[in-house]
Amino acid sequence: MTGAPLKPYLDVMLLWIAVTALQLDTKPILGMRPGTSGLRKKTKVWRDEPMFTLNFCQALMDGWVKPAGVKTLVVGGDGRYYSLEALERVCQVAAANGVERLVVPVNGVVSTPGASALVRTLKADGAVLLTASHNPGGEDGDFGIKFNTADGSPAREVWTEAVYDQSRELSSVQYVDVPIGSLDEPGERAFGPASLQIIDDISVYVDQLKQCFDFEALKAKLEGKQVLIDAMHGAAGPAAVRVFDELGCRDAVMRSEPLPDFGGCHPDPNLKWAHELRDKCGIDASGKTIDAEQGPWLGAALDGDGDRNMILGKGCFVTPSDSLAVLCARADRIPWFSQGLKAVARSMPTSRALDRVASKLGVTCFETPTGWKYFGNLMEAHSPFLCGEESFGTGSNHVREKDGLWAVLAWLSILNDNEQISDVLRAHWSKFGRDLYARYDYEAVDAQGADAMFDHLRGLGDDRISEFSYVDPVDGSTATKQGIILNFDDTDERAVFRLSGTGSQGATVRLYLEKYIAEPTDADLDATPALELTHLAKRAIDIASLEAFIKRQDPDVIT
Ligand code: VG1
Ligand code: CO
Repeated sequence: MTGAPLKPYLDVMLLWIAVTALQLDTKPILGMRPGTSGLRKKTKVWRDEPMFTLNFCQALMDGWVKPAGVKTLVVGGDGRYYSLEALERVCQVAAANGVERLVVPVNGVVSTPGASALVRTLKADGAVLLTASHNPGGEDGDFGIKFNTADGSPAREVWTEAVYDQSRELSSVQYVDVPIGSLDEPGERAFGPASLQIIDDISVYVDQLKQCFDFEALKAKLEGKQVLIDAMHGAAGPAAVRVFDELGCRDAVMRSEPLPDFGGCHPDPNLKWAHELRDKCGIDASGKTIDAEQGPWLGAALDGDGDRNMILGKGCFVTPSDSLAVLCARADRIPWFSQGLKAVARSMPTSRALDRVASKLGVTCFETPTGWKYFGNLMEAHSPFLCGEESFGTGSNHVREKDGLWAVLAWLSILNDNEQISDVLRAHWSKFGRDLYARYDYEAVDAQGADAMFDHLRGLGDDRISEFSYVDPVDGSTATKQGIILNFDDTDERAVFRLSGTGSQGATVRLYLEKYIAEPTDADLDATPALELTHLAKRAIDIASLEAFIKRQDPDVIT
């Protein structure tokens, strides 16, 4: 027998090795409970702790992919450091655990709303997203993995808890030993026993936005006007460039290229971290106007995974709570809402400015716990739907994630040609009253001290204090301990304490401050909320004995 006839057998053998699932023994790793939006840890934990990433991938399979019957899975992320390695792991484990079709955006980069649009448009069974959102990236920063279900919504708690439970029982990981290869061109190829489709995700997402807005009208409106978008080197940059090129605003996007370390910036679109844009808009770090004539007609910053937005005008900062209320008041100018809004919602710590508009319009307003996953069921039941969070999140039922670029286009849609953003706000407050609003964040504090502070508040027996819990009106699921509210009816003020669920170190305490002024004077219209609310902050801090429990005098960030 010659050697030649053996070749076909060898090929089959090689193929067999490549497609056969391999198994690695492992042990459970503690600390894999997903928080407000996925599991976030220091990048070095994911990268260097042996089996950390593989274990979490397998827990995703055992807790969600297999029981939910996921066959088509979108896998992508915000492009931060370690994303491609993690993407390869997710695909390798998914292909060995029954996923038949992997859909990956070109270069593996997709914004969070873009991924939600992909899941919905392709009718995929879900997505695994490699992102820690607005947390800093890079080798010394954070990395994270979250997952979305077949409706494109962030996984609800039943699923995240199931994944967590599995992470505590793992004994092995199944994977295929196939390299992910190049992702820079759309196309389809085999990936072990699964197929791998690389897709032009931006087209899918931009088409989705075109269903929400009138691009022709926006283009006409924008002629001769300046718009400046700070994409913070995050995932939404390329889509933002495509949209604003179409709208005739070339060079509207700064820091548009997604970078693994976000160009060294902290991709959190607030007044502290988007300071370059803030300076260009004539505002200081507290939100105070420095120059009312300075800046573009509309300025906006987006976060690392493109779901957050900060809206600015000339010398003017729009708090996210006000942004939501204004969009609600002028919803009829947004084509997506042309049938009228069925309902609106805000997370509990978001200011009640939205409620005042909703009640005037006769639209139902829901109050949910913090985190976009709580909006999913409401959107399904009441569309068209508008919702948002104080943490720079705004969106609608066009996808199931908050959407930074959507919010920018929504603002451009509601503005009159000859109107400045500051005028819109003043008119809104004159009509509905003004909710002064600010948030203090105390980051990476001692977790035990923080827990003790919450216990102290619960134990005070003060009837101004209550704790927020929620029953989902659609599926009856419950969420408890979602923030402690201090209601000061004597002064129309409210403070809320809440523990963050997105940090990667110790605990982060958030203090949300709000004061309602029903009939604002000129001075009230000019007021800078962060500066007006220091007395309220002090009142809440004293009641909580915050300084004694968490050993901090000043917050790390005020937004
Ligand atoms: C924060 C915000 C919350 C938001 C979440 C995810 O959560 O407060 O409103 O939904 O981040 O946003 P926490 O638990 O840290 O307060 V993003 O842009 O990270 O997906
Ligand atoms: Co985000």
